[in-house]
Amino acid sequence: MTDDPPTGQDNVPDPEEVVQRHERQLDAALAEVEDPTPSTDESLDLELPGLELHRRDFVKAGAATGAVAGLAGCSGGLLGDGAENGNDGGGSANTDYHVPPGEKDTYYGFWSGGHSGEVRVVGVPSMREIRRIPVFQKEGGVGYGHDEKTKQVLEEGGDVGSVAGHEWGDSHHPVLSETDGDYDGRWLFINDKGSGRVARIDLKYFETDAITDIPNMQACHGMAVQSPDTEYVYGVGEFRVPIPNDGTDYDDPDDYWSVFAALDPETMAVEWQVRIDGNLDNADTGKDGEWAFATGYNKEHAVGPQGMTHDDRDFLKAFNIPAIEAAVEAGNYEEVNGVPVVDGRQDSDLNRGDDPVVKYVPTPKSPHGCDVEPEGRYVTASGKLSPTVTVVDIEELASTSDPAEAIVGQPKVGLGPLHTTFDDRGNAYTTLFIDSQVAKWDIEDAVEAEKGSTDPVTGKVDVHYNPGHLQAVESETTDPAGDWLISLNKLSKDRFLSTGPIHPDNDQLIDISEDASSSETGGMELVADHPVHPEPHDCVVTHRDKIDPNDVWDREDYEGEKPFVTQDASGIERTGEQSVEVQMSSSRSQFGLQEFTVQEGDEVSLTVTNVEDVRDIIHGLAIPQYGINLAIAPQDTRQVTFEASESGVYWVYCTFFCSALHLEMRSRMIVEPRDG
Ligand code: K7E
Ligand code: CUA
Repeated sequence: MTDDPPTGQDNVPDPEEVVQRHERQLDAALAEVEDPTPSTDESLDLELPGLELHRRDFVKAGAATGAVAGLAGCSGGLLGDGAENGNDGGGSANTDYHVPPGEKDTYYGFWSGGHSGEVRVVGVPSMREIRRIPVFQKEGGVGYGHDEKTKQVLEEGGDVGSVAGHEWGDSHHPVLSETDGDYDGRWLFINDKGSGRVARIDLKYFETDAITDIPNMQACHGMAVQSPDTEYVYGVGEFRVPIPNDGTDYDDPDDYWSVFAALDPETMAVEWQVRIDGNLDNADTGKDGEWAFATGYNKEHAVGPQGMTHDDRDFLKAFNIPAIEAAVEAGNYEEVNGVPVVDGRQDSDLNRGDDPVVKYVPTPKSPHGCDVEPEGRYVTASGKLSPTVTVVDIEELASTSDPAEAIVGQPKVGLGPLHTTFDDRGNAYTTLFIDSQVAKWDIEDAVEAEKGSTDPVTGKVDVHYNPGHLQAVESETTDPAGDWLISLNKLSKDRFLSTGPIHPDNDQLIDISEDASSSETGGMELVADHPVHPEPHDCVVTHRDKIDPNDVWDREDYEGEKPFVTQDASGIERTGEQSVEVQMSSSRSQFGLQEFTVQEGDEVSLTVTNVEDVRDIIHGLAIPQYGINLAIAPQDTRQVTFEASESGVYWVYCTFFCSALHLEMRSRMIVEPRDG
């Protein structure tokens, strides 16, 4: 790879001078701290128990960018305004969530974007949003859905525009592929609750490379990959619908279906489905490849909230993967819309013998979150409408004929428990939607204690407000990191400057590195607020060492599918009476063709290669009047076809500010009137 170019970047300040300037700023700031009387700045009038300020600390805290501002900016973290946050802290000074300019985060976080249909990449602990990855709909910034390849990804995921739900998506649960119970950095999968879809993001390029529209499913809500190795990706159907849903038999809710679907992660094809009673909600898998779990509500088969919450019980469903595979193998299924559907309803023949395909574990009504702890011993179902979390022993569940017997704990954690996550020290953390808190509890204590006991709860911290998911770092692996936790709060109310009636959500960062049984929070310390665009539901966080993206494209990855067009190879060729192929390179600061001429009515196939191999030099190619908007990363080729329907002159321009001559980087498309 060549070095970064001088173009537009040779205006770098002399490092010596920068250091001297910082030293001067530092001296001024230290003088003020040593003698606070002349200061009018409240934030400098600090009481910092046990914290001595040294020059070194200033430098460490990034004070070099302006010591006074740096200190003020850090005071929230240094002081941790305990009273207001309802957080009496664990006594630790949590400064290391501040990632100074030029330094990188320790963790990659992948956030779902809810009905924005995207995935966001967030650095943890700084909580800086690094990029957005469009998934379920077109996006201009990176030209997603504008070039042939990504258009095809969207089209394969359903006829765009033919069904209203396919014009956008509702992404909830990002999950990372795993090998040996650890994130392997290959793929990220994400569900679409708006439709029955699952998408895959290739983490070599951070681009969506496949979407599957799952048959027989109207809302894919829960999402999980088989652990310890991602042999299956599970999409979990929430809404029950008639199958086929063509209007023939629409008013018998007892005959509506929801299914649990298994996809092959490589081909993204649906391998099999299991039809169940009630619906499904959230999902997770055991750590030995044998079990998958999903919570659910509405065992009543109702169509309104009253009916859905009529009974006191619902079920956690446990899917016996080898038994399901055996049923498929033996032909014990009904093929519906090309997919083998195994009958996993309670009264199914396949659930009668010793090795049922689905076990129904009775829980208090409408459990929501479904989370397996790192050792793979227990699966938890968070109560939602019950103040408890139900703890199920997976081994016991496998051997018992009465699934209720496998419930080994039911701690009372607080009001509205939605989701649970884990550290590496045997602690579980559960969001309390109604109480606006995160409760920390000890898993083994919960198994020891009486059901309904509050004793296993070791602390609670206030969050702002109404948390949905929460996620501790590397929590879905067999070896979580146990240092940070993020609470994804639905409401922010008064936490930020008002932006009118639509408020952001609030993702809060909580330090969980210490257990402090004497403190009200159990050692949890809330350290940062982070406003987010609607509406993340969940996130997954991995150590940065497990993700290894490319800086430029590998040409081999598209060889045979698309050409690599050099400047010399740039040209135009007529391929038919009304069709032309235009091929050109792009580089700083020119397109391979200064101009090209086509005939009115021609179908123009345009192929553009970015021949640069310098990272972060991206070129765009836009012909706004024809809706063309390509983004071409170094060494990549993108294609688009359109009809040059109206004669005239059209400027073709580069959309990424790539060099000092970026504005001049243009080509000219001339559309000649068709003669005769
Ligand atoms: Cu609780 Cu879709 Cu996981 Cu939202 S779900 S919060
Ligand atoms: Cu290329 Cu701007």
